[in-house]
Amino acid sequence: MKKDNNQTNENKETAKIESYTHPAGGWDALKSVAKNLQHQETFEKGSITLLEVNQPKGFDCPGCAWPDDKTKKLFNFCENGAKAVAFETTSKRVTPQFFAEHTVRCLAKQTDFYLEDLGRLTDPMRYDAKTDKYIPISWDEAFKLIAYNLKNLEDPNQAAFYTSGRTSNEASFLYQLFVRHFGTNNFPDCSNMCHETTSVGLTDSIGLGKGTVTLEDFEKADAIFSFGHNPGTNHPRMLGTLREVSKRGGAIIAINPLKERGLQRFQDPQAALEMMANKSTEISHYYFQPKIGGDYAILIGIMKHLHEWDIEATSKGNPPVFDRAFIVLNTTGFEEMLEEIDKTSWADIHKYAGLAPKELESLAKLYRNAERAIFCWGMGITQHRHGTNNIHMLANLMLARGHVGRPGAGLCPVRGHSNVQGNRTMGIHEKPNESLLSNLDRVFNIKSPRQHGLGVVDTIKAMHEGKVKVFIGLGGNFSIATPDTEYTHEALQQCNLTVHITTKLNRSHIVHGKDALILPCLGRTEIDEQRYGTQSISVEDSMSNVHLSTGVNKPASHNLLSEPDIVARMAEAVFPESHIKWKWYIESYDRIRDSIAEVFDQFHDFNERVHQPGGFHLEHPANQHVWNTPTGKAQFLIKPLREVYEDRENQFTQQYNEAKTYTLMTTRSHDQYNTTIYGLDDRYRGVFGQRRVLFMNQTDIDEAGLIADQWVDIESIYSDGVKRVVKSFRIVPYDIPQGSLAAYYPETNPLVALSSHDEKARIPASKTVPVILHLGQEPTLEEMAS
Ligand SMILES: Nc1nc2c(c(=O)[nH]1)N[C@H]1C(S)=C(S)[C@@H](COP(=O)(O)OP(=O)(O)OC[C@H]3O[C@@H](n4cnc5c(=O)[nH]c(N)nc54)[C@H](O)[C@@H]3O)O[C@H]1N2
Ligand SMILES: Nc1nc2c(c(=O)[nH]1)N[C@H]1C(S)=C(S)[C@@H](COP(=O)(O)OP(=O)(O)OC[C@H]3O[C@@H](n4cnc5c(=O)[nH]c(N)nc54)[C@H](O)[C@@H]3O)O[C@H]1N2
Ligand SMILES: [Mo]
Repeated sequence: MKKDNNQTNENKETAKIESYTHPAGGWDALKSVAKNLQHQETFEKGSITLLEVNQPKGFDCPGCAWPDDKTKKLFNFCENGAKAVAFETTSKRVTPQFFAEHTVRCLAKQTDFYLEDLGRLTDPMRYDAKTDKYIPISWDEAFKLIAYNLKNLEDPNQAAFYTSGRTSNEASFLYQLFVRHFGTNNFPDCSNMCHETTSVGLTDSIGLGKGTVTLEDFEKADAIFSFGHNPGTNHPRMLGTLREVSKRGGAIIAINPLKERGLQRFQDPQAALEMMANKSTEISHYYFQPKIGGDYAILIGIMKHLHEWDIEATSKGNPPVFDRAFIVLNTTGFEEMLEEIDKTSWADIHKYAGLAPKELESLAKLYRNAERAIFCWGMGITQHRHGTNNIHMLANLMLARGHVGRPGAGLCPVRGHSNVQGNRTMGIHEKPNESLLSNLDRVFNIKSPRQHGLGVVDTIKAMHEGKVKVFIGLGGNFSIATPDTEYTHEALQQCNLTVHITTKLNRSHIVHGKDALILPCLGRTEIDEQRYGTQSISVEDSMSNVHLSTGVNKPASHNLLSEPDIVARMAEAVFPESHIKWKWYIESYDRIRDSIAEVFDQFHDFNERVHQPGGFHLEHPANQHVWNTPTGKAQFLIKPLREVYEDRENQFTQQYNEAKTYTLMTTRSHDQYNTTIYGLDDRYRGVFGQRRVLFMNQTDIDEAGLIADQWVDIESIYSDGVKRVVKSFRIVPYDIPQGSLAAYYPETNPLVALSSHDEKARIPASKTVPVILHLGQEPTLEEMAS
């Protein structure tokens, strides 16, 4: 197969590093939208489709989970969403003819960018080992094959059912019902790699693992703290919200090891005057750059300052710093937490935080002075071995000042996939609570399994050990979104059957089980026609607003099924005699929503409420000061600082004590959506035409005797002794603290050990990879494809 530059991870003609001086957003964002529409050969259809994004009668943007701003009349999308739409509305197709011409071995040599760029899948396909090709299969035969494999398992726990966070509430609900009826809670989910630490940590602290704020709170807040997320690239519509805060004088404070352009200046493509005058708005007034993983020490340090100031203030008869009335009425564990804070030395705090003492103090002052503060956070907080501890400390600080349930203040995890929060609400959970299970049993007359199931990390282990033999993926790209790529690929290849419900060709179809199916489905932009007319699905955004989404485009092929339909037909094939009327549900999705309403109290009158323009909001009980924790109170929880950081250091193998070790974060470029690579630029970080780059502090480069542009190999050095190396990364000097490095995922996933994860939420620690560097060479084309 011919390879051109587009098929590699580098474009030799355009590869360059050039610092980016423009604000985030602005004209370059519009140019990029046009370029992507053109590349997907969908300029007209894509542009028209964009007008329907996040409109009352249109579809929910598949780009991210940031809520819609109801005041935006015409355009309610961003560059990121536009790329996602262009990718889905592409005119390119992957047909049975294409598969007839390409063996899987040959496809395995192509880059991830190349695979997805081939376009939309048109027909269900089954792997044929004799020819090493995918060949067409009818839908009925495909479901029979799944049923045969599932029914022949000795134990339902030998199957695992993955979900990626774009899946609708309706598909998720039917999926979890089918899987529990089948008899397992094995629900690995993309959350297990994303915000699970948030969900677990906030449930411990305030009783429900969701954020407490809405967009209106941003209108009232006087300080927004942004910990470890990159809205310029990952949630561009959020920049519009931050811009409004900034314009009315609110403070925006970023805590991030990397200087991110999107957190510094922003030109709103929606604001005509700003665009014409080529002006921009300053976003962060304060930018703090800790070491990777320094946040836990920072949060403890802020609390220690507050405590000292509180003692000082009360001793002088001044108003206290802590909100004692709130604490007494609503919380437990405050004094115990303070005891731990007292025991923690400033020397330790400063050592682990990576901020100068003066900086830490000024950060603490910013928090103390805020009447109404919002904490936002992303993967920089969650994807650590101590991710859950980070969340506990964020909640501790908010509770200590009474910022939960106060207008203009609260906790704001910024979720990724557009319905990742809704999947969980609908019961996709490997550790379901009893009330969900007993409600399902009551409404559907089934016996849901009580034994907890497997999340992502444990599914991979179980597949590798031959304990899970059937893998079904509802969306996503499991094989490369996950850590420890080589081990994970072996695990998938052990399976008797792997099934992917999907829109585009990706690596997970190439790294398959002994038998394998690709089942192509409708995308969110497409019309879903069923017996009672065009159907809508519903989603829940990052701020718990539930609303409908209705596709507007003709489907990419006549042979696609909707996700709910695929789930229902799979269930029907496994349970032909079932008392649950699977296909009846598909005739009108209102019927699925009626059942959802029966299972979840919060979804009462679901159809009536969701058909209102804008849908409805799910109240967070914490805002009414109702705390669904074991103690009935919000809980202050703390782990000793040293334990957290000693655990971190213990993952470094001792044998490398001599070599200079670094901590690597694996992160996203501007031109990617998780494992989907749209292009090879990372505009705001000044990287063009390439992805194999390693961001490094200039002093570190000098001290290691390296120079900019030099090629290095990166080796991770966990104490398990397994050799994990990725080759040929180009050094890019960057504004990042010494000892910290950054490179893109998924290229660096082979470095992340499966065993390195948060203890409680079991999220892979993909922002804390201990590494050393070796001199390397310019990559060959083959290396770029791998
Ligand atoms: N265009 C685009 N949009 C997306 C996605 C995408 O891939 N592309 N993915 C979607 C998904 S699923 C998700 S979850 C979100 C992810 O959105 P983000 O949460 O922004 O995720 P990352 O890009 O991984 O960036 C993490 C940020 O954390 C910082 N960071 C790394 N380590 C640390 C640390 O130890 N401390 C602190 N304070 N900061 C740190 C990095 O410098 C970076 O700015 O975006 C969603 N939206
Ligand atoms: N090292 C490292 N690893 C990470 C991360 C990191 O920061 N660093 N981030 C983690 C995070 S936050 C996440 S959320 C995961 C993401 O993990 P996943 O959700 O599994 O991965 P995606 O890349 O979002 O999935 C892309 C695929 O979804 C399919 N798809 C797109 N639209 C649809 C649709 O409408 N329906 C269906 N059925 N399929 C569709 C397409 O085939 C596409 O190839 O990755 C995680 N992995
Ligand atoms: Mo995510």
